[in-house]
Amino acid sequence: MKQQGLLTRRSFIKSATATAAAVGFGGTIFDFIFSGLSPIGATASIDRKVFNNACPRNCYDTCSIISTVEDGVLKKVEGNPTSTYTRGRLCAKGYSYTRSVYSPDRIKYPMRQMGRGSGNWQRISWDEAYSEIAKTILRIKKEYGSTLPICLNKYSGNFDIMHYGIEGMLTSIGNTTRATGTPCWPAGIDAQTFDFGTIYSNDPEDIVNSKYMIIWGANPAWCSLHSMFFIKEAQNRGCKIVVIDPLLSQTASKADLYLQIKASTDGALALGMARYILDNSLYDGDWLAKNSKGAEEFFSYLKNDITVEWAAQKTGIPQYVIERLAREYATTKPANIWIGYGMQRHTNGGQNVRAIDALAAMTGNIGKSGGGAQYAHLQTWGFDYHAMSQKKPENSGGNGDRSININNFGAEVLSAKEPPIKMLWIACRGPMTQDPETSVVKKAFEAMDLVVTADMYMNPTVEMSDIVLPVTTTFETPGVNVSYWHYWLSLNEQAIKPMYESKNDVTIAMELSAKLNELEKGSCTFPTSGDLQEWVGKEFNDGIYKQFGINNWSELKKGPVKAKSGLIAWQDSKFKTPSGKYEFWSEEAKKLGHFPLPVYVEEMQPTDKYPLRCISSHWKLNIHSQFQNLDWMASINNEPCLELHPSVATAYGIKDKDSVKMYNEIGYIILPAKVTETVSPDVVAVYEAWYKGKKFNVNYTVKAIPADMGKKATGSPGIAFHDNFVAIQKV
Ligand SMILES: Nc1nc2c(c(=O)[nH]1)N[C@H]1C(S)=C(S)[C@@H](COP(=O)(O)OP(=O)(O)OC[C@H]3O[C@@H](n4cnc5c(=O)[nH]c(N)nc54)[C@H](O)[C@@H]3O)O[C@H]1N2
Ligand SMILES: Nc1nc2c(c(=O)[nH]1)N[C@H]1C(S)=C(S)[C@@H](COP(=O)(O)OP(=O)(O)OC[C@H]3O[C@@H](n4cnc5c(=O)[nH]c(N)nc54)[C@H](O)[C@@H]3O)O[C@H]1N2
Ligand SMILES: [Mo]
Repeated sequence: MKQQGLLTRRSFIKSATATAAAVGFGGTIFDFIFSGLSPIGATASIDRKVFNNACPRNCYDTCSIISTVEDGVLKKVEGNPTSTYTRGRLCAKGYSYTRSVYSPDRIKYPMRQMGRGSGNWQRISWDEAYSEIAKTILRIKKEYGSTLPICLNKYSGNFDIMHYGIEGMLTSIGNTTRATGTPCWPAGIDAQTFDFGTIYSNDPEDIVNSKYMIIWGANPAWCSLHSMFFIKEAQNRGCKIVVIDPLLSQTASKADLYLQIKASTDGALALGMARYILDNSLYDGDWLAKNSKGAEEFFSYLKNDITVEWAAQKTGIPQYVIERLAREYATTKPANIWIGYGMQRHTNGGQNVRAIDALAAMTGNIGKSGGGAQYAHLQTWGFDYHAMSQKKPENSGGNGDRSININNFGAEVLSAKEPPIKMLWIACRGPMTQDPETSVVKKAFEAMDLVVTADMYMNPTVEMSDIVLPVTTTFETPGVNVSYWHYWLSLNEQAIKPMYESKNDVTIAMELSAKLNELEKGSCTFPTSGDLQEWVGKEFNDGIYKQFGINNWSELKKGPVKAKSGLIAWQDSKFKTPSGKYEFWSEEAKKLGHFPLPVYVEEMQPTDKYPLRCISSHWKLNIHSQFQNLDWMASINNEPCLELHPSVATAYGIKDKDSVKMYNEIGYIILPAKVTETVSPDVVAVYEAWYKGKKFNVNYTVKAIPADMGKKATGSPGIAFHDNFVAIQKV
């Protein structure tokens, strides 16, 4: 219906424009509609065009955007109403695109820095940049017998499918070193892989059918804004919303029940609930008998090792509350749990996710509309990855690519041997602000022969590079986007010309390939020319067409489309585990050194020296190092702060806005205090972000402590960002 609505609106605009022209109206129908003037009164002649775009950031919401361009200038962005997920709205970050594209801080042309970190930048031509880079690549290859000393760190700045061409470019020069894994969600992915066989979650629009919903270590009010509509709608229909988080987040403020849990003890809560459900026979025996493996072993573990009293003592949540929560959850059907990425950024995070999955399974909430153990899905990502899939040149040298852990990037770059790492290619990535142990990351950058960063803005990572290559924004280039949360597919049309001398990363790959081949024929297999529009088309296949009910990708020019099937996860109960069942007992987990059952693994404890846990989760006005740097955002908020509980503030003699030093063995930061009851007394909160012109970066204090899981599905373990213990003092 909505889709037809938009089609109608578009054809109305087209015919009305023709009519307006016929009556001598110089503008388009938008002037006519929006100005309220009669056609006769209008004079301006503006070339106004409307495009389909998509927000390509690493965000649950991956919004479908309609952009309005006047005389080649991006004037307006709005959420595309065709998408019943985006629902015509964007977040504050999305609405700021009309500024970020034209920000005076954009990098305008390629530049070379005379001395890393010196700020002494010199404008160079693209040809000079390509020559210098290509010569270094060829020299390294000659010196080391392979391109392994060249390391790519690319991750989440832009998740458009075409941007996997960056990986393709590195493949096309030979075997290289790759920062492998992800900081987002690996522990939880492995956990769900052991339990279900893979990650797969219901369409978030289905949340409205839930009667009971636990949002467990996720903060959608900031991190998945559009999901809040469905949560609120469920609540309006009588669904009880429970939020479990050590911080009283904005999401928690909307809940019917908020539980301030001790961080990293979520497994204890889930297992305590499970024990209560077992004792009171509130589990779904039929579902378990038909669909699961190892329920008996799990139940005997619960009986022998778990009590609700123990769970209460571990989590700090009173026993009667746990019992009530367990009873309500098990008896109100369908019940949904949203398992957030925040709660698995711990040394026992994967194990805790398994315990929560077990709750959903034992109550028969899997495979149901309104139910589920919602984490994420990759159901709509079956593209061809044409841009990514490149051949290696002949005689590449070495035995395939070498992986280093993206979650311990600095240390692993420095310790790589035979051959060492000598050159970094950084794209869609800000290791200097986003990775743990910033001072180690800095040393790694300092140890390089050449650091090339492709980016849009001057930021701390670019500042540590030798060459910066200006890239286009999403409005300046075509592409295609899907989400790891909702089920929509959006085309991204080029709406405006590339600003200044900026280029798409794939164009950069083609032109660098041309230069490499000019200097040494056959040294790079990446195509040396090509039309980006055509490249977009090459990402599609029949599987995608069938899934989305389209015949050709060009149909997406009419607007985004939603997957036609598979919207309720595991509806057929055909799990992807070795047994084909839901596995409480996972031999695969055991094989990889984990407990086969979702047992409790002790959480990390503070020390006398570093008694407070610093949670550094995600911030509403940025996505990591993006957006908060804009002047528009700075005008709303230009100061990071350290949130601490009034009792902690009193104990340390700290008042609101006092300067506080937060430190541990690896570093320190100094921030103004924000005294607030929203944080628990054993925790301080500092949101991770990059503020332009501020010397702040929480990752100076964050150690690269691995999470328990992640290696199976993503190649590297996750990272326990929130097991960061610190001391504070007033300065
Ligand atoms: N505005 C905005 N949106 C974003 C992002 C962003 O940076 N800004 N980032 C995007 C990306 S890359 C990701 S990975 C996702 C992240 O999405 P989320 O998982 O929603 O976000 P986080 O901020 O990592 O963590 C969510 C909550 O987990 C809580 N938490 C931490 N430790 C524990 C624990 O031990 N137990 C429990 N129960 N809760 C805990 C934190 O206090 C926080 O409130 O969001 C995406 N969306
Ligand atoms: N302390 C702490 N640190 C964290 C986290 C935490 O919870 N706590 N969360 C972690 C998580 S979950 C994540 S996902 C990471 C995110 O960290 P990153 O993957 O580094 O993501 P961003 O900071 O969003 O983007 C990196 C850069 O990509 C650039 N970029 C955007 N689009 C393009 C493009 O088209 N081409 C190129 N070449 N560049 C582009 C942006 O300008 C930006 O400078 O941070 C992690 N860091
Ligand atoms: Mo992430």
